[in-house]
Amino acid sequence: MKCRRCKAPAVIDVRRHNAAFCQDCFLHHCREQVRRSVEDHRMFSPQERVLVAVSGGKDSLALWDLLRTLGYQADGLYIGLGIGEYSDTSGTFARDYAAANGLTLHEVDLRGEFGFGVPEAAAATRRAPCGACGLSKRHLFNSAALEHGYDVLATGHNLDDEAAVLLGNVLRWETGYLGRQHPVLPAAPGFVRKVKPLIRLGEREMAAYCVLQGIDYIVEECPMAAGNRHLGLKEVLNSLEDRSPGTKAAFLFGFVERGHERFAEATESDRSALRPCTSCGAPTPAEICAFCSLRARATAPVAVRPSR
Ligand code: Q46
Ligand code: ZN
Repeated sequence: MKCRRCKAPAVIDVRRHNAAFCQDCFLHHCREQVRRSVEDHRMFSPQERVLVAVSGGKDSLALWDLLRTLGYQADGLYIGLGIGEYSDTSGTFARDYAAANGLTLHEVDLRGEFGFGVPEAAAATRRAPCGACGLSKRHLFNSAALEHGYDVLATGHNLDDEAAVLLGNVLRWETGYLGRQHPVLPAAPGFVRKVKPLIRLGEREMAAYCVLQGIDYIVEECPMAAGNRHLGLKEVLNSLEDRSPGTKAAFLFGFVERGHERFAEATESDRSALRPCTSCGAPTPAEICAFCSLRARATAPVAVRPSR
């Protein structure tokens, strides 16, 4: 196997591109994919301040590294989700990367600042933890970006993540979610702009990027991921991709280019009907936002039944 760019011995193949790369050319390939996503979708300019949502995993650390290498002003935000040892370890990877590169990492601790972690939220809602976790992360990412005056929030969702979410949304015809699924979600009153610069890179490419670039990241999966339905959707997509490389990218990019706008209008009118949460001020269709009502449920004292 030879590198497509320089003909040196290759270290990785990318079947979707029908190409193999040596180490330097692979790192260049990753940078190019991110540069293209940022420029094609006008995610942000070099003058804007980007806040990267950093989990300590491969995608978010690679994203932070790639944006800095491309010359963007990118700081990090780590949210401690209170998931036992997993959260302790992932936080260490995020802090170590920031310290080794002299970067600013903001931190929010869910339990320390709001009195509950993801396990308590999951118990209170009696649903799979990822729902309460995702809701909390979206709320805290947005409020931290606004509080610290960032122009844009970048998340490490990659091609595999986005294709799996798209498949889930299509299977259930979740038109509201389809309207919001785009590499750029523009800013609105109370909402910072949100972007996904890794949509042109797959999970395997992100792991390879970290290894070749010498970035240490948490390899263990989140112990609360078991009920996450996207794992099954990823397996389905991987078997389609095995038979026909390029399927995932065609599915996702076809939607972004030709499908998304058909669903986007309904989303915009949804957003204009919001008002401030009476508890925290975040935009919400109800009196209290979903995060504040989750917090109320997760921190409510457990009722003890009197024994007979
Ligand atoms: S951290 Fe949270 Fe993920 Fe763990 S509980 Fe689910 S959503 S799997 S990215
Ligand atoms: Zn609120």
